[in-house]
Amino acid sequence: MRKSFILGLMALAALGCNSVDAPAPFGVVPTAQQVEWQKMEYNMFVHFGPNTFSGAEWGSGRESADIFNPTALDCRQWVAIAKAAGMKGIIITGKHHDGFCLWPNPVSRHTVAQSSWRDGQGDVLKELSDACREYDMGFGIYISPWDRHDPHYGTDEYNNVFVQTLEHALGNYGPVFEQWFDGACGEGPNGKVQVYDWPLFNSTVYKMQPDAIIFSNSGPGCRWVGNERGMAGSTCWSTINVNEDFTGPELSRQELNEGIQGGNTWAAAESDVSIRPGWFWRESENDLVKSLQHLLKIYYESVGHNSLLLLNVPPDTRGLIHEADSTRLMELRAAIDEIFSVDLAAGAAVEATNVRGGSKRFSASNLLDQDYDKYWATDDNVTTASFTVTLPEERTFNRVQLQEYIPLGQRVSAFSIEALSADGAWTTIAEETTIGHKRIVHTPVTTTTAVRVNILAAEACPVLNGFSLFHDTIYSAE
Ligand code: FUL
Repeated sequence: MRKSFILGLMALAALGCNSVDAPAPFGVVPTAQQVEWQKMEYNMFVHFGPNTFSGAEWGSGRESADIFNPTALDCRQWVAIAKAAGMKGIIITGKHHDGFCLWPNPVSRHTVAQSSWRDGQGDVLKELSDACREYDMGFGIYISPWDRHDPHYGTDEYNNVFVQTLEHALGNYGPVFEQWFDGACGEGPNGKVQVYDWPLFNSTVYKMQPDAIIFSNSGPGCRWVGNERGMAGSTCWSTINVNEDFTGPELSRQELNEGIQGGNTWAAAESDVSIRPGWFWRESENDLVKSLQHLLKIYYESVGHNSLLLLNVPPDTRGLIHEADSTRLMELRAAIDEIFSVDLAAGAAVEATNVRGGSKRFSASNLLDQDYDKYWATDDNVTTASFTVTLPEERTFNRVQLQEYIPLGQRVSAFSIEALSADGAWTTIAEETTIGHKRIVHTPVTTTTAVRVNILAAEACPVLNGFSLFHDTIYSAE
């Protein structure tokens, strides 16, 4: 008797929890590594090399190795600043277009080993990767395929040299979360242009670092956002269309910026931008570090537009991040903390017009839950639906943050947001297109007791795992 009662209870519990299946993934979906990468949201780019000392943006490749001579290099200082700034990883220019390698690359004669810096014993990749490990930060490497120094450049042999370069850089410094391939392809020292063997380069990266995200104009891991201003499109799909071997077709700037709805490859946008006018440090630009307002705009248009922000902070000739840059980074961190510290949707009740199978597991209250893997979903045949957030009391906000559960694909292509007016009518305060991993919508300053989000169109049943309200009183350049 007792046994069958318990069995019955178990059967009921199973029915309640598991009778409704989770939505099937829609279209192409990110790998587990791509999801983790997207969650990083904000990383540091570091341009450092001969140009730091010559003032050039693109070195000629004819610079003496001795020009690279930081007087007080301290990679721990960079990493400590990046961490305090709220960043999760650092990507360094191991080799820029001038061909100079910041590590003793055995297949190059143009590296730190040929310089008099630290008697040719220095290794910036080692110092930086050690510091990243110490601070639990991701370590990534930019290696320019374009090489204005290597005598093989412009011949088939160069592709082999480049592969060995990759093997060395990726094989000696522990885990690499991102391999950054610059798209620039110019002439080498002999006036020839190289035909890059991208399939070979990509397979080498995966052989050495199976979990790495590969950045290039067309993936495979993530894509360039199409500008160097740090601005992703307000429509921003994480999918693009590329050939199976990622060799093309060349995407337009608009396609890079906005992605392609229903594209055949997951390659989310990465927005790279420098905190200064140039990519490399220059004394003359110490007072041209971007303003807090400008950086907040960049943050909203990258992180808030379903993109990762890769902010370049170039060390100076000492080998240290200059005070002008670190001060600004801390101001930005303080502003972000202040804006996003109070979620004004906390304590609200949420109700949706449709909940998948009527199951608690997919209820709209998951939108307010901080658990990443809990989400609101609708029935398979439902691609338009609304949820209403009733606040515990009247609250004032001007930012609405929405998140899609991207492990199941990006789905929403149109949505609107309404607020309840004092007279009981609903007023539209925003109309937008995509959401993706994170969408921070700017609205007029709104005081209300209820907010409604209408999913107006979606590729498949909507699956959202986050809704928040914030009041930003710092950013003024609307
Ligand atoms: C470009 C390069 O030419 C710039 O020097 C810089 O490295 C930027 C991030 O990518 O393609």
